[in-house]
Amino acid sequence: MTDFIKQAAHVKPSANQLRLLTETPFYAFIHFSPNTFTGLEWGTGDEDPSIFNPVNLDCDGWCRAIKSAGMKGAVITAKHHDGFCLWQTKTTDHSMKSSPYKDGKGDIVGELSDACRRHGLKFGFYLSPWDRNSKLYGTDEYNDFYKAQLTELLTNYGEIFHVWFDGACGEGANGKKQIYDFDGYFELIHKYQPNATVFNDKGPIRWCGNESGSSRYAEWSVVPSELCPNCEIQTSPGPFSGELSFMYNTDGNIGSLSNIMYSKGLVFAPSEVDMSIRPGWFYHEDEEPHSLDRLFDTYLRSVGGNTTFILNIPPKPDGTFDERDVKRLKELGDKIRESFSVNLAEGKKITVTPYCNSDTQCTVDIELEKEEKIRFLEFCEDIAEGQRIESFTVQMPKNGGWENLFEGTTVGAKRIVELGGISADRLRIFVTASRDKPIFGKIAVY
Ligand code: FUL
Repeated sequence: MTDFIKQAAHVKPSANQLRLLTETPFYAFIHFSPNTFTGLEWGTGDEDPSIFNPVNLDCDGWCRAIKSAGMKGAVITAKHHDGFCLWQTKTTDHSMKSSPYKDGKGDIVGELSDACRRHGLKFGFYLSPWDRNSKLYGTDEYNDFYKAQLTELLTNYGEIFHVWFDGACGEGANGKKQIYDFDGYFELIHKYQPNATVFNDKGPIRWCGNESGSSRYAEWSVVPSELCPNCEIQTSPGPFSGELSFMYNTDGNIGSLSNIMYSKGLVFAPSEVDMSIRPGWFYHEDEEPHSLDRLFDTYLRSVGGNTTFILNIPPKPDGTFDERDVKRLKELGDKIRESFSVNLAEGKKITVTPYCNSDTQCTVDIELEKEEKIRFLEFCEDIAEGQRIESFTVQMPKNGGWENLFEGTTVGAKRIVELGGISADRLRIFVTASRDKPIFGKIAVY
């Protein structure tokens, strides 16, 4: 058992997962399709392409708004479930070719990828496997058709940082369901865009399990291999292996000891929190953006809770972002910048001491030298080496002893703890359980 726990502590991210977690943890989603013009969330697939005409399309404006929130990339729905393609594809006429926009010569994927590069943002796309328009859907030929679409997107638009495979698998126009050839899709990505991360229900970047921006009490990136068949298994089976034949990505407990003991093996598959700035994924004029508090809180719990965060902003039918969303994005970016600008622990003494000679418990003392008002403690594990910390307590000195301010679980790529403006000249992180000796990355106080 102890060996197995040690092994779990050494399951490591791929270079692509590591890059996403540490360099690009916050990025934008853009849902744009005929739904934008019909008011639907799931198009039927028989929409007339002539309705898609974003006369004022402003991808530079999108990029400016995305950057103002501090996001580092953008992922657009190149095709949603309605099957309409936002690029010049050779695979179907249900696409920009049949739209009045730029007389059928428009290419939204191209316009956005160019704008992203001009603004220093990374670019990615969503290509819905579920296609309610294609007559081929539900047959083997559909997989070839889908792979041809994927190849066009992977080869004609420069570097792709993230490919988003929606797990939805409904019926097509002919009432048939499709068996998706995910292995074949993944192969194409590895061939043409080896540096891209892939979001799929079950990893390598996996769905957090809801669309409301919630993350778990404990977010583990090291999870049972049953959860991510597309990830590389890095351990031998758990001590009670075979008991766990499958897992749901919506389960509340993923990756804890009581869960991984039953696994056939372990893989590294971090979770991505996905949420829209408004109730719908597509634009609906009567909807308002979520409050700044809700968005900031989601940021703290996702980027600051060992997951990545993809935040959707739906363009309006004319191809611009709604002013209300632009304002909210800027407010969010300002709040993030203002909250994490002055690191009070910069250049200060930080001492890590094993607790009672234990390898897996330790204290981290942060001496601020003078009393400071503290809103956040931010700290990381060196996630390149794996995820280890199971639980910790944040403390401050009181009456010659220590007062507990916060009790937490996982840390991983980043943990942000809200401390509500307490005054202290010293903080202590007491790591109460870890799967192996903790290795810390940046430790900061704001
Ligand atoms: C879901 C889709 O059905 C929604 O329309 C949206 O695209 C969301 C991000 O994923 O599975």
